[in-house]
Amino acid sequence: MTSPGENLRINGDRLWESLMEMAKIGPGVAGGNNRQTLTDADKEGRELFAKWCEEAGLTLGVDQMGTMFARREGTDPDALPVYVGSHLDTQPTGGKYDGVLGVLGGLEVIRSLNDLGIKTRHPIVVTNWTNEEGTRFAPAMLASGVFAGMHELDWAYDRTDAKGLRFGDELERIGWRGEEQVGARKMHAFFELHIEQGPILEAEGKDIGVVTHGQGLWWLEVTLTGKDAHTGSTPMNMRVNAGLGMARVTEAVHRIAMAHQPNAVGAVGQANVYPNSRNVIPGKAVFTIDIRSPELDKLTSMREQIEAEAAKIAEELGLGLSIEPTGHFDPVTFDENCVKAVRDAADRLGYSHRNIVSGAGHDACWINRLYPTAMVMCPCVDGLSHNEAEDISKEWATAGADVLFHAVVETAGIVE
Ligand code: HGY
Ligand code: MN
Ligand code: MN
Repeated sequence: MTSPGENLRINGDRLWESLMEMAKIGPGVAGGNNRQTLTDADKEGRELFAKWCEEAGLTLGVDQMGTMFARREGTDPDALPVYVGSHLDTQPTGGKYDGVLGVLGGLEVIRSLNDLGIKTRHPIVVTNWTNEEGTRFAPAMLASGVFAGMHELDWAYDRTDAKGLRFGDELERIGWRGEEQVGARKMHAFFELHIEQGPILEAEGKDIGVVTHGQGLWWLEVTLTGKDAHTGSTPMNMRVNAGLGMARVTEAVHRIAMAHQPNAVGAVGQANVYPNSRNVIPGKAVFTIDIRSPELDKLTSMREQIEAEAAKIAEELGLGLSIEPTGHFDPVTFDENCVKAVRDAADRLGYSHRNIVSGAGHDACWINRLYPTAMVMCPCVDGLSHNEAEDISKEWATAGADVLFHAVVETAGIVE
């Protein structure tokens, strides 16, 4: 296949302008974004992306999970498209680049092909996956999970947020429930550009992360039930304190993750105690454990040890215990040929690079189960993400999108 010449590059200024434009939608309180899935801000972001796709001459399709597919025709209409994309939804205290760089980087590939008048054999489809973050509606990567056959559509529609609103109703409300059957689209390959969300690339002075693998993950929702009682007049030996149980399980998660080093992580990020009153001993605690490792045996061992220790803690404190998995995928190995296309592109373009394992989950992790998939990563400042201070440089964004451009165009096949 003809490779794009090393001088073929995307327009970094235009990419950066689009990133800054999108960042104005669903602003956070500290310079980042709060554009949570299926909110009015998400609706507004989708409309802006759709406008840009139309301006780029793309044909937009939307499936029953609201995922957006913007297609540029190839010379061979029967050839399966090369898909490229990520997600526009953010965390409540999210950054401007997590997910967004991958969607707008994909759009920049199209814009650059249009500028250069390049035709490809395979069509190219830029994709915005619904609800990658899983923060408002668990689990993460929900739409790509339905697409990959990991979740049923109706189960996804019944997911509820903290206010009890249903995913399916909210998707209807913002007017982005499409008609396409989820998963009906077939792919030649899928590429995702994403910020690293970790410190390695910046620390090593590398421009590009060639993502060979992705960590496996468990989200375990724990419910501890004790007894509401007065924090003042209840003797210590008569308390059935769900909040104390949550604290002990949280500490155990950290200790068990540390006992599985290297390459294991664990934390509790979402926690609620009830009735959450200053002078009431919590009779109930509901919290989610997030554990990950690139090694399946470590992931399994951590889950087993945490569940055993949670049972012991509950028994010692006289608490009821339930543990419900609310998110899971095994460690991922990305497609060798697609990974090579990314590595060769970085070499051709003269960007420094290193192989890297993705610490975060991505839509690519699910799509990799169906079609040849790979990811391109760029550094982020101090490795910080899921924080409004998330930051990257225009140079890093441009390098990542250049590599994405070359990998996608080479895979789609340039037609002279
Ligand atoms: O949780 C994750 O790894 C992703 O950011 N949704
Ligand atoms: Mn992301
Ligand atoms: Mn994220």
